[in-house]
Amino acid sequence: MDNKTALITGATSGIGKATAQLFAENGINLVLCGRRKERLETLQNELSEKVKVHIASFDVRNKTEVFNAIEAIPSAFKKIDILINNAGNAHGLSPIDKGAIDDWDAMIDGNVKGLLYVSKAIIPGMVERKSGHIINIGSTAGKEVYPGGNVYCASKHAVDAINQGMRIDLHAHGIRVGAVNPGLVETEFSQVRLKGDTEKAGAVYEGFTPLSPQDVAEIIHFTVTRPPHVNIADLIVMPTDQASSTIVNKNA
Ligand code: NDP
Ligand code: 8X3
Repeated sequence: MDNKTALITGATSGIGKATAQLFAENGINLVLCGRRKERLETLQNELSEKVKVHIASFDVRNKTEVFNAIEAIPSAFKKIDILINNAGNAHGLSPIDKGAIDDWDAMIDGNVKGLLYVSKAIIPGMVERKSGHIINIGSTAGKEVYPGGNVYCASKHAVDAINQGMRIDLHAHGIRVGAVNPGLVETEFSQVRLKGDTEKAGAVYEGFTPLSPQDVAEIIHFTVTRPPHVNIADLIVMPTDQASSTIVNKNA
């Protein structure tokens, strides 16, 4: 039987990178995406010992780049069995009255419109083959709203709605759609959100044990390896020390 092929967006860091590494260990061929080409090349070198790896460097906010890059995927990788819609970030943590419009654009354009562009480019092949599995990486921020979360939470609530809508529209085509919604995961996420303030970013994960990107990757891998009749539709995972976006048992 042919190995499956997965396309992972946001594979240069954090959850996406850990998922790529775990998929490779388990024989899943990879199309790895992200803007930082050097990181993609390094990961390709690392994982090519285990599986076939194609890399595609594009900004998910740019629909021309998205469609060109996906169109240019070599034929050996063209049959995408698994799509991991993971690329995304928070930008800023300001109250709504002080929020920067550029940050709002980055979050809505990347987390919402970017996910839609990539999906639009991949879904027709899945519909044609009457099979496929899409995992949308949402967040606890898509289930609740917290101070300063405003537009990031809105973008992840949109992912929650898109996940439901995709499942409604695609299940009749034999395509599985589900979301994995993590709480606090220690990645480059807070570095990006806090614009490189390493001290503040590090403090987000101090005093408790956050999820690691590998923890989330294991859940994603479990989800995509269920038998064909099983679809994990919506899954929330938090650190044991976290009860909600605002309740974290720090320095217990
Ligand atoms: P990282 O910052 O470590 O990784 C983000 C990834 O997304 C990078 O590979 C980055 O690649 C890619 N990315 C971001 N913007 C774009 C863009 N415009 N075009 C293409 N790629 C982009 O963070 P995480 O691993 O934590 O984040 C991954 C996903 O998990 C995000 O959707 C995030 O919202 C979600 N999440 C994170 C949580 C956390 O606590 N860390 C909790 C819940 C959900 P590059 O910069 O090279 O383009
Ligand atoms: C990332 C988790 O709590 O920073 O989506 O929004 S949180």
